Amino acid sequence: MEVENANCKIRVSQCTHMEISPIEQPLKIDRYTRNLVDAGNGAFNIMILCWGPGHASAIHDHADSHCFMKVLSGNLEEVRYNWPDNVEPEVMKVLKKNKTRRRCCSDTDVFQCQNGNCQNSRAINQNSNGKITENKEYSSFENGTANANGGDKMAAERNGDYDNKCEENDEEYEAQDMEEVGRTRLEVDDVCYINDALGLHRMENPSHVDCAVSLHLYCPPFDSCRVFDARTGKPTTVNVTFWSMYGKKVKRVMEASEMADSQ
Ligand code: 2CO
Ligand code: FE2
Repeated sequence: MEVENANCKIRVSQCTHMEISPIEQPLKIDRYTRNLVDAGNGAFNIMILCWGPGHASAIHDHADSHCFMKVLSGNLEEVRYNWPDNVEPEVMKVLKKNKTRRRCCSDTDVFQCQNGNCQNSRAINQNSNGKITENKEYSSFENGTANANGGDKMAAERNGDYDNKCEENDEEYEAQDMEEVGRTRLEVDDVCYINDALGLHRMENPSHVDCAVSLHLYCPPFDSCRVFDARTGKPTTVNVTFWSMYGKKVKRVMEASEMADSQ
C-alpha cells in the first residue's frame, strides 16, 4: 500500500490494515508532516511522519509521554540534548515529589497517600540501567488532557506540525546554549525510544534528495509539547497537530500571512 502526502509517496508494507486515500498535493511544505493512523481509544497515538529532504524538527520534549519510533524508509538523524538548567521537566517534578511522600500499598506501584486515601499518580520509575517503568494509569487522563480522538480538532485543522504557539513567555529568560549530548543515525528498521527523563531531542532528515518515513507511538497521546530555542534554550509551548488523520487530509484554515506566501 502506498502512503502519499505532501512530501512522500511511499510503500509502507508494514501497514497492511490501513486505508489511506491519496492526499491532495499542497503548494509548498517546508516541514515534516504528522499523520495520525490510530488513536488507541485515547491510550496512545500511532502516527506516520513524513520527512522531505532536509526537513527537521525543532528541539522538543515529549510532554511527559513515552515515544517509540521506527524508521520505515530513508534515514533520520536524532540529536539529543540535555534539558536547559533553568527548565524543569514535569517528570523530574513528579520524581522529586514522590521522594518526599510516604509510599504505601505496594513497593512496586507508586501510590501517594492523600487524606488517608491511596491515589494512583502519574509516576515514572527509572532503574539503574535507565529502564523506565510506569504506573498503570495516568491521572492526566482524568483531567481530559489525553485526546481520545487523537488530537485537538481545532488545532489539527490549523496545521500539521508544531507551529501553533499557544503560550508565549515574555518573562526574562536567562539564555544558555543547548548542550548536545548525542547524535545517532537511524536507518531503515532502526528503532529509538525517548522520554523526558532521558532528555530532549530533535530529528532531521539529513538527505537533500530522499524522503524519510517514520512510525511513531506516543503513550499517552499528547496535543502540546515544548520546543526550545537552540541558541538560548528558551522553551515555548506549542500545539502539535496532524497533516492527516486516518488517511484523510485535515482541513486547515490558512492564516492570511500564509495565503500571501503561497501566492
Ligand atoms: N516527536 C516529534 C513529533 O511527534 C517527532 S521526533 O521523534 O520523536 O512531531
Ligand atoms: Fe520527538
